[in-house]
This record gives sequence, structure tokens and C-alpha cells, in this order.
Amino acid sequence: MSNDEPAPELGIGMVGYAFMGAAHSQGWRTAGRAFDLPLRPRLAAVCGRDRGQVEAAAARLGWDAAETDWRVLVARDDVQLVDICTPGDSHAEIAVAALAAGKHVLCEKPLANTVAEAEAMTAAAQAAAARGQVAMVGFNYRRVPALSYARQLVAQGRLGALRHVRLTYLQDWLTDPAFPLVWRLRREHAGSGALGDLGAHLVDLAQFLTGEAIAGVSALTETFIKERPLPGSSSGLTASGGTGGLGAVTVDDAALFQGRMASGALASFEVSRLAAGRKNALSVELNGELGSLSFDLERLNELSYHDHAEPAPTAGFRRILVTEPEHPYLSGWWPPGHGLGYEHTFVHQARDLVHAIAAGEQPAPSFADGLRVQRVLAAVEESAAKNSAYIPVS
Ligand code: SOE
Repeated sequence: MSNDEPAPELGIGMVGYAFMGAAHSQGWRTAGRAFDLPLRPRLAAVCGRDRGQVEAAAARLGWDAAETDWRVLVARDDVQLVDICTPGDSHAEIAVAALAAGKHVLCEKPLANTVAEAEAMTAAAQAAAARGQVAMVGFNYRRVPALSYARQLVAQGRLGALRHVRLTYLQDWLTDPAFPLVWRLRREHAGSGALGDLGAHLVDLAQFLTGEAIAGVSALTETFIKERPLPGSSSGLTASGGTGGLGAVTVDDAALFQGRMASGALASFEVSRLAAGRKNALSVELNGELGSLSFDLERLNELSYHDHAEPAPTAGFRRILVTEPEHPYLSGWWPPGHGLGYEHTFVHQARDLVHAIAAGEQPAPSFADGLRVQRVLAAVEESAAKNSAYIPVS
């Protein structure tokens, strides 16, 4: 290809267009503008069940066409990658069919609602890899530059052996008992509650940042508000037109779990969607023999670093602004010091996936990584059901 020739197209077909669909659309639209990509993402078609709504979403989010049947979307010749942004109960069926049809797949987190589904998806992804296809899970927080940089520092040995890994993810959108029974509160659609929605991110981040597996867990989960108003219609975080009745909440509102990393470091996790005043508060702290790192998603351009070798009078956490061209992903953006936000994680996710496809390499996090997270989530639920018994993760 000469330098003047445009990069070949990569046709994207996306299923679902609510919050995550909008975030992924932003990623696909922007990745090729911020970064020099070997393939040009084309937003070929978006799919949803309601014709009027999916056409409106296509126009709003920048998709060339709209489909109402995901099987038709998967079969389209101009779709090479299927992006799954639906509730967890349809991930396995769509992903397995898309892989069988020869498509690359990006699937929103958590990979599935059960370990069995995640195993089937991982087997399908491994068979497809032999045919040159790739499959990735959308754990977007790996692509926050400060967290990506934190992983580099850990891998360089800057913290030495890890002792403690501490992660929390707190939101408050379910604090009001009048908040309706949206699909995220029903096990048959969401698999679990705060655990799968927020805890999946933490489990993935703990394993990503340390490069180690979680070896076992002991857990408590709680559903504080056991019934909620039935909505007329809902789409994840919003609902309208209630019927007046109440329905049972069949997932957890909050979960606490602790465990061991493979190296022996202790890990603790806390997730809730009833933490009044906390909006999207994801925090990470890693303590090692040589120092510590600390991160807060509400200040996502910053990473705090403590070097324990520094002399006591001036030692302490210092704030690194992760906004410089030397930091992960930053060279594609603004002049030094001009920060990024939540949406950029989806642009970075699209960028990394396009590079992997062009290079014929499997991207991370793979479906096998997603399966590992799923096994930890299952162990948390098993532990909670057995009075916090310690459950090893296979
Ligand atoms: C809702 O709790 C939610 O949108 C999660 O589903 C996302 O994964 C998280 O990034 C933000 O909060």
C-alpha cells in the first residue's frame, strides 16, 4: 500500500445502542481520527429490536444502516467485526454465531452471565483464532492511561513484591427504593448485580495490574432493597411508564470479597450501587515492598506514587499527571497536560483491537481472560451462599 492510499476498511456491526452502544460508537467513530490506524473502522450497521428506535439510534450515533435481527447483521458482507453491547443474557448466542460466521468479535463485559456460557464462548474464540479471527472483552478501564501506566510500573518492578491489592467501585443510582426494576436488577438478564456490573471490572483490573490470577475468595453479598416498581419499558439505567406493581430484585445490590493473588498478596474488593454520593467511584491501591500506587477514576488523569526508598522527611505519595506524550495512548491526543475522560477509554479500546486485527494477533483481554473473571464472580457467589467460606478459583 502506498502512503497515499487510504487504509482498507473494517466494517463494524454493533448489536445494542443504549449506554454502552453509544460509548462504543464514540470509540469506533473517533479512533481513526486520533490515531493512525492500519484499518479504517466503518460503522456499517447497528441492530436493535424496534425499527423506529434503531433507525433513530443509527442517525444519532453515526451508523450507515439499521437492522432489527442480529442474525441478519452478523450475515452482512460489509460486517467483519461484530460488537456486542446487549445485556449479558444474549452475549453467548451472538458471539458464538458471529465467530462461526467468520467475524471478529468485541463483547461488552462481563463476558457472560454464567461460567458455562463463558466456557462455550472461549472455546468458540479459540477455534476461530485458528482461522485468523480475534475476540476481545470490553474491559475498558484497562485503557485509562493512568491504569495502563500503573501496570507498566508494576511490571518494571517499581513496587517490588506486592503485599496488598485494594479495589473499590461505588455508585449510588439504586439508592432510591423507587428506582424501577430495570434489566440490570434481574438475574435472568444480568447474571448478577453490582458484582457482575462493577465487580467484573475490579477483578479484571486486579489481574491486569498485577499480572497475577486471583487464587481464591471469601465473600459477602447483600440485596438491601428486595422489591422495586415494575417499569413499563427500560433500557439499563433508565425506565419509563411504570405499571404500579412491584417485582422482586433477583441480584445483589452490593458485594464485599477478599482473596489472595497467586503470589500470596492479599486482595480486597468492595462494590455497591447504593453508596449514596458515589457516582462512578472506582479506586485502586497497590502496596508493594518498595512502594505504592493509588488511583481514583474521579481523577482519572492522575496516578499517585510513593517510592518507599525516599528519605522520610520528604517521602510520601506524589501526584503524577498521566497526560504526557510518553504515557500510554497520550501521543494521539492533545498537547502535554491536556487531560482525557471516560469516553477516551472506548477510543483506545477500538484502537487496540484494530491494531490486533491488522497484525493477526489475539488482543487482550481475550475471552479466556473474560472466563477467568467469570470464574472469580462464580466463586464469590458460591462463597456468599456458604457463609463466606474460602472458595479456590480453578
Ligand atoms: C452501570 O453501573 C455502569 O454503566 C457499568 O455497567 C459500566 O460497566 C461502568 O463502566 C459504569 O457503570
